[in-house]
Formats: sequence, structure tokens, C-alpha cells
Amino acid sequence: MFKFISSVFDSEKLAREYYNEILILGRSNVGKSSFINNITQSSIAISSKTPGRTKCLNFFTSKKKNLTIIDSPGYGFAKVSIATQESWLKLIESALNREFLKYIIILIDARRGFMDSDKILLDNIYNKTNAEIILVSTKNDKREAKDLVSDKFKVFKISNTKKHNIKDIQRYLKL
Ligand SMILES: Nc1nc2c(ncn2[C@@H]2O[C@H](COP(=O)(O)OP(=O)(O)OP(=O)(O)O)[C@@H](O)[C@H]2O)c(=O)[nH]1
Ligand SMILES: [Mg+2]
Repeated sequence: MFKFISSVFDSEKLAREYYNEILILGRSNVGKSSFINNITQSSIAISSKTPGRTKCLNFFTSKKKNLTIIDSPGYGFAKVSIATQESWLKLIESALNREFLKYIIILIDARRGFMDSDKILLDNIYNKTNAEIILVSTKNDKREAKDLVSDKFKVFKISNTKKHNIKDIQRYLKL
């Protein structure tokens, strides 16, 4: 039902569309693309073992649901040059002000919990958006997974590989 619409490398060239939007953010390799495939019950987003796989914003739209899901490059990946990291951050920031942005979902690896780069991101976007921020902890199937708690934001605990709690978040987002 969701279709790939476009890849955007240059923040100036972001398409203005009229669907409600969900922006997916998180550190490199946390499971953003896998999460998109799960909540859309498809394999539209490309996931990979290699961190830094997603290098641009990718737009996936369902006209029927009046919804666009936006995949983003991961932050906090040391092997990517500072210049590239900065251009990715600029790209992500440019998505924060989109008129129809309804949800920002920040994925956190349950084994690592909140890392400095997550805190920096959250502090940066908190006052810059009207969208609801939701936290999703991933990789809860791993033995080292820890509980993620927040008194400010709604939290979902999932596993992409085992597809745990995907239904709850689909229901919440009306997918
Ligand atoms: N065990 C486990 N592995 C997961 C989970 N989610 C993702 N992975 C694995 O983690 C790796 C990265 O997943 P991606 O979905 O590509 O992660 P990403 O956040 O899109 O990565 P970048 O695009 O590089 O930023 C893949 O090997 C996935 O199979 C999960 O919930 N549990
Ligand atoms: Mg990805």
C-alpha cells in the first residue's frame, strides 16, 4: 500500500506534499529501515548490516492512508566524515519544519539506551517542532536489552526481527 516516492539528498529540494507525515530518526544501524518495513508490512526500505546504509531522506507514501513515512540517514556513525554527518543533520533539520509533519519517531537501541547523540538530537528538535515525538526502543530481543523510560514522551518497546509490539504502534499511528 505504501509506495516509494523519492530520495532527497539536498535539503533545498524537499518536495512539498499534502499528506500527513511521519519522520523516522535514530542512530546509524538502530533499525529505522527495518522498522519502516515492519509498520508498512512491506520491504520498501532497504535495511543492511552495514551502518550508514541510508544516505538520504526517502519518502514512502500511501495515498489511501493520506500518509508519508520518511526514512532518514542515521547519526552518530564515526566512520562517516564530519562533512557528511553535517550535511545529513542539515537534511534532517530541514524535515522538522514540514507543514504536515505529525509524528517524529526516534529509535533507540535498547542495548545502549540514550546516548549523547540522541540527547543532542532531542534537545535540538524539542522546541523546533509541533509534531508529537515518540520514542521506540529497538532490538529488545537481544539479551543485553535494557528498559527505556521517559516521563515526557510515549515509549514503545519493539523487536524488528521478532516483530514484537509492531501492532501496537501501527494502531497508534493508524496505519
Ligand atoms: N536483533 C535485532 N536486529 C535488528 C532489529 N532491528 C534491526 N536489526 C538489524 O540491525 C541492522 C540495521 O538495521 P537497519 O534497519 O538497516 O538500520 P538503519 O537504522 O536503517 O541503519 P542506517 O540506514 O545505516 O542508519 C540490520 O542487520 C537489521 O537486521 C531488532 O529489533 N532486533
Ligand atoms: Mg536505514
